[in-house]
Amino acid sequence: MTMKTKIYPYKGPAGGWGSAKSVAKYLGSEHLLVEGPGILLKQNKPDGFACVSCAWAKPVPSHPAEFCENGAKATAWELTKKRVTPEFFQKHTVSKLQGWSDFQLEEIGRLTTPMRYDAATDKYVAVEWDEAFAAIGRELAAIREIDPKRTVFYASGRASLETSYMYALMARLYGNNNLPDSSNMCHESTSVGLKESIGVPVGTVVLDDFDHADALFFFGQNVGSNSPRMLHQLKDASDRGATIVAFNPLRERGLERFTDPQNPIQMATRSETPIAREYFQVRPGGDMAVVAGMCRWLIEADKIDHGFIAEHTHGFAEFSAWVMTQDWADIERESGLRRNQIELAARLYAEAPAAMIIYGMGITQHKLGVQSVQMLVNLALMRGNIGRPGAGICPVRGHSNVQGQRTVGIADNPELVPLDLLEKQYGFSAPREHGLTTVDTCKGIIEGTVDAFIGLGGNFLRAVPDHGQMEAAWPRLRLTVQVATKLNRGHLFNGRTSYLLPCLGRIEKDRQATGEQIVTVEDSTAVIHRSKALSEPASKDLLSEPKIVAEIARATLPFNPKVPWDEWVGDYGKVRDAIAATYPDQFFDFNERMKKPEGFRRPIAASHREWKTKSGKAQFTVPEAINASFDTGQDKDVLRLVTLRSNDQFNTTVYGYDDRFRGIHGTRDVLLLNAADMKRYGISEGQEVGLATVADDGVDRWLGGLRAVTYNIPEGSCGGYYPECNVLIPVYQHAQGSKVPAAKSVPVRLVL
Ligand SMILES: Nc1nc2c(c(=O)[nH]1)N[C@H]1C(S)=C(S)[C@@H](COP(=O)(O)OP(=O)(O)OC[C@H]3O[C@@H](n4cnc5c(=O)[nH]c(N)nc54)[C@H](O)[C@@H]3O)O[C@H]1N2
Ligand SMILES: Nc1nc2c(c(=O)[nH]1)N[C@H]1C(S)=C(S)[C@@H](COP(=O)(O)OP(=O)(O)OC[C@H]3O[C@@H](n4cnc5c(=O)[nH]c(N)nc54)[C@H](O)[C@@H]3O)O[C@H]1N2
Ligand SMILES: [Mo]
Repeated sequence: MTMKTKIYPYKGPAGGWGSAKSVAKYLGSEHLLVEGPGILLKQNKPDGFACVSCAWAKPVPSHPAEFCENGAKATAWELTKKRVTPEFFQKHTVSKLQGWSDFQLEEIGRLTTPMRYDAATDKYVAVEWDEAFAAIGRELAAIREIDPKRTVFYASGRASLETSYMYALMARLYGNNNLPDSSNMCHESTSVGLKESIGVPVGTVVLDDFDHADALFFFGQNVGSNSPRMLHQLKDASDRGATIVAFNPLRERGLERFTDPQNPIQMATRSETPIAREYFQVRPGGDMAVVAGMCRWLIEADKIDHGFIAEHTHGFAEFSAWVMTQDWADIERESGLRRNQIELAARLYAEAPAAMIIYGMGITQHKLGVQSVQMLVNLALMRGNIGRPGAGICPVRGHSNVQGQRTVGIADNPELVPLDLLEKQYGFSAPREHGLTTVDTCKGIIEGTVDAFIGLGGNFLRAVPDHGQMEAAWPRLRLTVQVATKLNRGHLFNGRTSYLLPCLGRIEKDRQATGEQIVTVEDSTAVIHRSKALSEPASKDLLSEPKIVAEIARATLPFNPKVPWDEWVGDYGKVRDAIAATYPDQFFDFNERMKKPEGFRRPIAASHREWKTKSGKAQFTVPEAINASFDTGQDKDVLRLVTLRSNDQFNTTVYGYDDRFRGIHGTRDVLLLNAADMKRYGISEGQEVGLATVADDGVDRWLGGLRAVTYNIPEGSCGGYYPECNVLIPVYQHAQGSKVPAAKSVPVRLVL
């Protein structure tokens, strides 16, 4: 980067003029200043399209402009006028492109033409769609003959419910449940933890609850960057006098204060709404200790809801006995907070008639990520804060349809899928064995037990841990197929046969036999919405995702008269009918109900205190420790590395080098360190440092060239950006029970 590097504290609020300027800048850089603003007004509207950024709920009636700075960036990024043509690939070998940054690769624009990797010239060359499908089908069928379990069907969380249903069915007809999706690196700790504790794998709140909550407790979720539309609900709650409390190792601006860019008065007067009343800088991995302390105070002060606990829960006696044996010295050490801070948090929690618990990756991406989720449930159950207005547990999902993909069958865990019904519907015998998760897939690729990888979107190779080992192993694959909108680093590592297939994005008009198609997605609150595209496709050669899935399936699988791939592609309404037949309780009258402007909510039993757990009650659980991280003893030279998202990225998509809220400009190669640690190691501001992972498997994991920045982060922790730091994460360091890579406390040593 030639851009000048600047690091200085950001004094502004989240939102506000900084956000307005940033939106204009992105529309300009993607040459969308003329049509961009009109398109943005349709974002997240009943007659418009569902934003391709995050999965936060869409209110009806909506705000005049129901988009945020980062949603606008995502839209501009997808609708860019820039194109990547076959001529581009003629000019650049794939090895050469490996030297480009994530930002440069995506910034060159939209993919336009199906491409095959030609190993002899080390270049991508244009192919006809038919030729690509025939070759992919041949390879997949040959591998299926050997062992269908050697193929993996990955999905990033964007593809619609319709595409996802077809994709999952294709994998099962092929003969496996190897259906990891991005959720396996994300909220799988939620899906496992909540299911066990409250009987549903998803959150229990709806948007209305924000109007009734007296307190909102945030654990490890960065609302200002990652779900900025939620700032509207938080601002309203704050204006109403609700108490907001945040736990986060970093002081994230969106949790501190907000100026609503859509509020002319707030903008003109430059006034701000304070968000969190109390902000506790917990140590990474220290949330279970916090909750243990809060629960201890609640029990001792007798602020628990005895009636609810007796009627609705199971396991309280064991849990409270465990809580009472946790001593304050341990709680303070592991949480990094003082007893009086934790007691204050507990008091604020107890004073709220209805409280909501909101969380994100700071909870799920730890060794004890599942148990951390369950500790938050324990906290909610203490005061009956589930299943009544203004209360509930709220995991904030990532990708715009990641929750929905699981709902319609993209799941490595076959227990989540009505296999018996599918068998009847399609006349086949469904695979019953547990499929590969993301981590299993990585291990399988390293060990050579996986032959083929199909990627429905995403940037798998860049999003997963252990880049060094993964990039080395990837070319040993027999077949790799990537369905994508933009070029990314994952496309630059190819199996022996390899295709890059460009598809329509969700904002682009998708015309099939019966006309323009509509698709559906599910948000974080389990509400299903329709999404209507409005922009012309980036290239006439693009196919829709359902079409690509159907063609791969037809080229691979023996003919099955019960699976009408062509009819489905011609009319997505028929896919919705099929979904309704497989999931009648949730999707009955799907085609009718999706017409409602507000969409419809799937039934979530725990939201009305029906507990579909083993005990038939909401379950208190006792964790095995109060530190969620990998225990590295008391060695002071081992730091916990938190991998972070900047305000200028969407996962591996890097929009630019401005992490405005954190005051970091022009670079992503930084290491955030506490002042005391800087001093202890004699590091000067801006000095180049490296990190080495603490692991005992004999693999060297190292990252250099990071500039040290003094930052307000707890002593003994440090922060760096994802995906650059993923090279440091050992693939086997993942959450127990969910296999989510432990990206929020990687044990590292400084290399000076
Ligand atoms: N603009 C934008 N929006 C996005 C995304 C994006 O990359 N960019 N990604 C999307 C996706 S897929 C997802 S999953 C979500 C992710 O959204 P978030 O869940 O917010 O994920 P992160 O930004 O990775 O981390 C969240 C916060 O956890 C804090 N944290 C780290 N460790 C701990 C800990 O041990 N305890 C506590 N209490 N906090 C901790 C970090 O400081 C950070 O503020 O956002 C989605 N939305
Ligand atoms: N260290 C560390 N690692 C992490 C995380 C972390 O916090 N720290 N977070 C994890 C999380 S929460 C997640 S969700 C994963 C994300 O993992 P992925 O979902 O695999 O990655 P993305 O970066 O979202 O994928 C971006 C690519 O998707 C493609 N794409 C965009 N839109 C479309 C579309 O409409 N259709 C198709 N077919 N392709 C499209 C584009 O080619 C783009 O390059 O990363 C995980 N990895
Ligand atoms: Mo995610």
